Amino acid sequence: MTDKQKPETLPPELQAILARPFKRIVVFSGAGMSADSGIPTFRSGENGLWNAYDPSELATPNAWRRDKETVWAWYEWRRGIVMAAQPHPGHLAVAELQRRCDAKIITQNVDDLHERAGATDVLHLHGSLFAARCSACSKPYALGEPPQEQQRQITPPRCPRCQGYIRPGVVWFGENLDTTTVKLARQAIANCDFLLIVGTSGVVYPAAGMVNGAPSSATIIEINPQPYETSSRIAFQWQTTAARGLPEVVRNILI
Ligand code: BV8
Ligand code: ZN
Repeated sequence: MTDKQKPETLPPELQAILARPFKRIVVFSGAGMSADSGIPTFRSGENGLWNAYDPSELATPNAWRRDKETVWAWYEWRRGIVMAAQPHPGHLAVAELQRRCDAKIITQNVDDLHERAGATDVLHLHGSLFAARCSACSKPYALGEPPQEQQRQITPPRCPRCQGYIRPGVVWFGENLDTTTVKLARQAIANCDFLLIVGTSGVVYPAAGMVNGAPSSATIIEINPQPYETSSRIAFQWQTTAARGLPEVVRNILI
């Protein structure tokens, strides 16, 4: 376990909050949840070959229309990074929380690290790198191995059914989120008594606005090394990382 992943000691004030008997727990994660697994976040940190590109430029239908090869290469590069990464102790702790307390997991992330840590029924508000589909007939497409080395341009594969281009299974800026996923996420948050927000800058809507749908009686905690104001109703903001903070939070909930 690296230093980055050594559990942090829980602040006493947070310890007291976590002693409450929560029954309906929701975890809401953003890109910071995967940062400790080496996945670059959207708005901070290094991302190699792609420094020259702005993710919110590439993650759009216009970029796809204009330059499919660059967009497809970017997603295949990201898929390769995720496949080479490992879930960290924070992912494992969240999966344990779901197993033990039936916690609902909502994520803005398009990686599969929650699932590879053992979580199930994860609500992916922004889709998944592993759910490619035909851009014309929406037929799901099973992706093979990602490219071995980073490439600037890769021609997307074609749909075996209609020859349309295969597109990433993510929600681009300017695209609507899946209505069923949004409905289930909103229901879980509206019904929760404990909402744990991990690693999000709270700038992307409608996802960011969903956390305000928690009932006024719910306890809201945030784990983020930066003091973001994601919701005015946060009971405690723990400025630490997902890998270091989550194991302690979950251990105290499960006591
Ligand atoms: C929509 C998938 C209706 C793709 C993503 C103009 C035109 C059209 C729409 C808009 C517009 N203006 C505004 C909008 C709405 C737009 C939006 O919100 N834009 C923002 C940028 C202002 N939203 C949309 O377009 C959405 N659709 O509105 O549909 C519509 C339809 C048509 C026309 C109008 C409206 C769709 C949004 C979905 C975009 N897709 N991802 C892909 O991945 O390539 S969003 C992308 O951002 C990722 O999913 C990411 O998860 C998400 C949110 O970012 P964060 O998760 O918060 O990540 P970020 O990097 O920002 O922050 C990381 C955080 O982690 C930081 O706080 C950091 O401190 C913390 N951290 C760092 N290290 C750690 C850590 N925390 C813990 N531990 C650590 N170690
Ligand atoms: Zn097709």
